[in-house]
Amino acid sequence: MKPVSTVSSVGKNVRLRRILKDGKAVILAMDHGIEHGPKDFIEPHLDPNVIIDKVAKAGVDAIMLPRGLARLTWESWANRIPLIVKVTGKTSLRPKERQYTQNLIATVEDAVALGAEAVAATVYWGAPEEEQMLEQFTEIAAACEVYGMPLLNLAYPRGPHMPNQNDVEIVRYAARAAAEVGADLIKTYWTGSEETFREVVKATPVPVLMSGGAKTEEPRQFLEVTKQVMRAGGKGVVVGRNVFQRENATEMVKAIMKIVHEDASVDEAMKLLK
Ligand code: FBP
Repeated sequence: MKPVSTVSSVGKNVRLRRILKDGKAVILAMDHGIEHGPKDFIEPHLDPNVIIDKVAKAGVDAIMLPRGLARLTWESWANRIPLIVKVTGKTSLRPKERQYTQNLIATVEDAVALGAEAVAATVYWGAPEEEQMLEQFTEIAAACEVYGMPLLNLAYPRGPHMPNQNDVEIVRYAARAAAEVGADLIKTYWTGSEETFREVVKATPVPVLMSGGAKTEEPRQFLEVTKQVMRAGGKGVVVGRNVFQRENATEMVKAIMKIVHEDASVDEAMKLLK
């Protein structure tokens, strides 16, 4: 029997194809102004329009922004980069013990109103406040079904009792759980090796992208991790600091794209940074 497409599933697929044109993607994450504060941005990139323009020139596949930033920068990304609206967030100003949760900071309707191609929401899997984030995620997923809006889960295992959030067993559990609650795409932690990341990819039927992490000392180190992610079956990276904390952000995105989309070697990609 031919599978029946619902109107909503068509909408999700149409939007997903605008982001993952060849099934893979390099996405710029820029929600750090709320999550970490302005200290995360080097001087020329404190103006979000500057960095958006730089990554647009590199042809980045999508950009993930909170609602307010998307509104303020729309002339920089519109018709140039597909938008993903991050609908949950928190600040690092909170007391440490209250940092294991994410609050709703936008709705799926806001994302529709902004012309977005997807929404993103974090769950700190295993956190004491997982219950609240799960209910929140379920409501977001339900709204995404109504609007045909793809949903990216920032699947971050985290909690005061969790000594190693990059442990493969914990990361693959989070990646699997994300799929089980309705994520269409997953952004999760690097587990330290190609072999272990392959276990993460295998554990979930949903495309897995690696979450960038803190800026590596040398660009090459980040490119090497990206190469291993792709070899492990990952579908790309969602990267923030490793791009916007470097002056040559355009070239850095081009180098990452070369590995993700053209299966280039790290040496080949490095030539774009020379
Ligand atoms: P990076 O590539 O800079 O790590 O960005 C990915 C990201 O998930 C952001 O979307 C988010 O603001 C930040 O990392 C979360 O950082 P933390 O691990 O400190 O919560």
